[in-house]
Amino acid sequence: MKSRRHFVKLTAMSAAFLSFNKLYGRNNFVAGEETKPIVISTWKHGVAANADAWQILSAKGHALDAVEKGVMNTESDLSNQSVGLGGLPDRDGHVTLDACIMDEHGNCGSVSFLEHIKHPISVARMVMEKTPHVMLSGEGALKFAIDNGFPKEKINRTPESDKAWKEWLKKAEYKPVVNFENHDTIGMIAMDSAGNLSGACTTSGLAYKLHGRVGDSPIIGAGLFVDNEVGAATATGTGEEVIRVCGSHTVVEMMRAGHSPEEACRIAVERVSKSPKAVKEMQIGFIALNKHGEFGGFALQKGFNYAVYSEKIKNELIDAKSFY
Ligand code: SD4
Repeated sequence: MKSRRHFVKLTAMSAAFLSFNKLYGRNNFVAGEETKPIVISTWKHGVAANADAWQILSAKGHALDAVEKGVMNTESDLSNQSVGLGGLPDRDGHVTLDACIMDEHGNCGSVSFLEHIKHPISVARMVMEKTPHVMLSGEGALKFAIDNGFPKEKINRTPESDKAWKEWLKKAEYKPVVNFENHDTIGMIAMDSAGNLSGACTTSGLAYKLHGRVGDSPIIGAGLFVDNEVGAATATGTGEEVIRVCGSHTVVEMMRAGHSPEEACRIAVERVSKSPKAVKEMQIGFIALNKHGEFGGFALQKGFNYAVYSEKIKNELIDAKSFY
């Protein structure tokens, strides 16, 4: 009798758990469950990046080192046309890079409109650690990098991005492309074994942008935000719209107000959808992680995914829900 009651109770609990998962998605853990260390990052290229970050996190390393190492993986991949020197150029043929990084103390550093540097994220970290400033841009950022020992890379466009740019020049038509090649900017956030959060975000920005254009990715509060008491968030997609709603900061504030990471991302996406400039073809995606190790993501359009690596979730790619 006892075992039958036990069975009925277990079945009811499983059913409740399953319907909870159906409602809120498998990526929402039961509140209060601690999951650390953990790292999450945007798009398919996040899988390889997470694996590098995990080497540091699993050895009880610092989340800041993990996110830097993680996104360096993507920056190094010249076949990636949306991050690093392999990225598609602006309209004038320049590959200009944006990146930022933030730690658990609220320290942050950023570079924008930077050319010829393989690892903008490491320059951003150096801005954070060695200067009284948060952001360096363009020629000044390049000089700072070179003065601090970063090699000036000779390549500007890779043969592939050169070919794509020359093809684009034939019509020189500018419109945002949703989920270009199904990968984009890498934004990564992590919590280490000590429970501290850090984040990093790096991109070559929108393809064929105006020369000098800077998106959300190097802007603290837009492309990335970390508050060690609450959680962290990062963004991908049409940066102008992310900037207009201070996207990542909004997501963190929504988590502070008690929303789950996925719900917080959904609220920020909804705000974007109300922008007078938002067009149906745009893609915006947010991912977020809170202090309990709960995570989530949400996007404007279908097709956005993010990678999650923890002890339990061994680097899985998860499809985010979307507004449209
Ligand atoms: C930007 N948010 O420069 C970046 C690029 C991106 O989808 O993520 N594009 O606006």
